[in-house]
Amino acid sequence: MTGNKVETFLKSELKKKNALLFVLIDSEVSNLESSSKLVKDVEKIGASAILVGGSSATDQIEMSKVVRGIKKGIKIPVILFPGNVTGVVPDADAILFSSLMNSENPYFITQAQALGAPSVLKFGLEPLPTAYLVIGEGTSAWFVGSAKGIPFDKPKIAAAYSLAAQFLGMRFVYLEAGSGAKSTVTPEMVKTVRKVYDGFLIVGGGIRDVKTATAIVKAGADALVIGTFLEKGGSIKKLEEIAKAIQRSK
Ligand code: 1GP
Repeated sequence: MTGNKVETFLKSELKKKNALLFVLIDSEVSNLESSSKLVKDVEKIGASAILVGGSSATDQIEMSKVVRGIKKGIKIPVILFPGNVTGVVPDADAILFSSLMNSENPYFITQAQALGAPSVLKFGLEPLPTAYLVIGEGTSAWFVGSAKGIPFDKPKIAAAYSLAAQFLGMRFVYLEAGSGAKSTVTPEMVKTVRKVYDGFLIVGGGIRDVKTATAIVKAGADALVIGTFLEKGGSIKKLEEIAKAIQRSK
């Protein structure tokens, strides 16, 4: 896909469904064989995109294999979710071109982006300009990204960052509690961000049941990212229940 096809696709999905499900594949955890089958099942139950990456996925060769392999079997877009420049690989449709805005290390705010941008262009990846905000502490994303985690009970801080992201022209905000997080981003925080942020709002980290997913979507999320639930053997049937619930629950 070239131009802004993926962004247009996601927006058209959002007209049909109240909220979208994105499934995260960590190429470091899942091998190609299991991932290829998984993404087909995930597409069948109505997921709108596959994200590949994560803060600890650093093996570019493996990631590249996984991206190429899974793309063959599905129509929904494959979107890179890089934790570093090593997360930029060919053959995906798009990339969450993210700035970890609340990092204490400028490398994760602008430098990795500068180092990765030429490859994004070379590989023809559609950049989705994303403010990546790490909420809470103690997760890999928080540690690796040197994030000054926004406290779960400070929704106004998340809203201020999201508003800044909007003023900076970022069309996506990702509120990240971290992979396998014990607590998810609160509906209160999502609601507070939603009030000021007009763009595409992604929420992820620790989501594994219908009740939590529904509450986050009702608060205003446009897409939920789920990864660990499947990595830990969660069933496709249960994921389908989550997908169905969020697609109709706004
Ligand atoms: C992590 O937000 C994603 O970067 C997904 O989180 O793995 O906890 O589902 P989980």
